[in-house]
Amino acid sequence: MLRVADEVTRALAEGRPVVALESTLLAHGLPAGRNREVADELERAVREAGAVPATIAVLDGAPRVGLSAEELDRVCDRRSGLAKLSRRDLGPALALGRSGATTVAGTAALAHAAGIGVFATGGLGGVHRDAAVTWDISADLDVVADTPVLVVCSGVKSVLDVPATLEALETRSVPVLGYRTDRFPAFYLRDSGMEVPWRVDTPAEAAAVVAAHRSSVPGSAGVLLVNPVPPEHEMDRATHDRLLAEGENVVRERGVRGKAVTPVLLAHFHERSEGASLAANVALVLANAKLAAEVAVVLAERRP
Ligand code: PSU
Ligand code: MN
Repeated sequence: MLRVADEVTRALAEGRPVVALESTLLAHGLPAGRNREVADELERAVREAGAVPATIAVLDGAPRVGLSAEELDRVCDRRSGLAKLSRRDLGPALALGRSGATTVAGTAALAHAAGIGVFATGGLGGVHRDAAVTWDISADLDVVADTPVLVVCSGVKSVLDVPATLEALETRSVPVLGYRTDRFPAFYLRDSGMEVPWRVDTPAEAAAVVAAHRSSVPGSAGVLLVNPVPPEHEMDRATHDRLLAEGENVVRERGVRGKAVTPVLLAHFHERSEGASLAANVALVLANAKLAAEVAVVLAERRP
């Protein structure tokens, strides 16, 4: 069922580095128009760092690993009406011939199925602030725990309950590595106020941890490498806190629930921050794509 682009198939067969990229951040996270440019910029960042990019989505019931320019057009066009596919949505979408963008959970599952072990995104889903009442905990956490992929991200979105998300990651035995930082980042902000359990300072150190975790720790799977937004693109904290409080009110007043919550909150930031949240979001995903490629290069060199 899996349709892998020729370039990606060749790279995997030759043991060359490949980085998976997700499509929900394009289709549901970034504004129309800019998302198409970012799709290209992400692939370019991966290539410049020496790896092959593989953007993942489901089109007409077929899981696609590596998209053509026309397929990226379709993913980024709001009129395509793509669904948001977590791992549990893949079976229905494939069986019913539907199209959708894949979240971290959906992308990690398909990347692993294709034999790709490194994946870049913006922010991992996690435990929502009102989870004690809504039970809204992203499937991303469980999927990262049991899928052998390295996920490079800028922590979790600041709209989540960060301490609770870190606890959930600990419960699931997911190693969390800060990249050149001791602080756990919160997407638009470099410091969530929480520490990271481990720190690495080079792509080689990150690759060594991934290799040790996968080969020597029984029952282990995913690893999280967290890379804070570049300092010059971090959002102003006061603006951030104000927009977050407003966004939470919008969600409450409109009765937004389930998988619509994250896109509504991100859109609120993008509409009200005069470009600051968009600049931060784009800068951080690009930095993560580059870092993921650097780690993938080292992992490919380590292979016998
Ligand atoms: N990173 C971004 N923008 C996004 C996401 C990540 O810069 O929109 C997406 C990812 O696909 C992640 C999803 O899996 O947000 C989390 O959604 P939820 O909170 O509904 O699990
Ligand atoms: Mn959710």
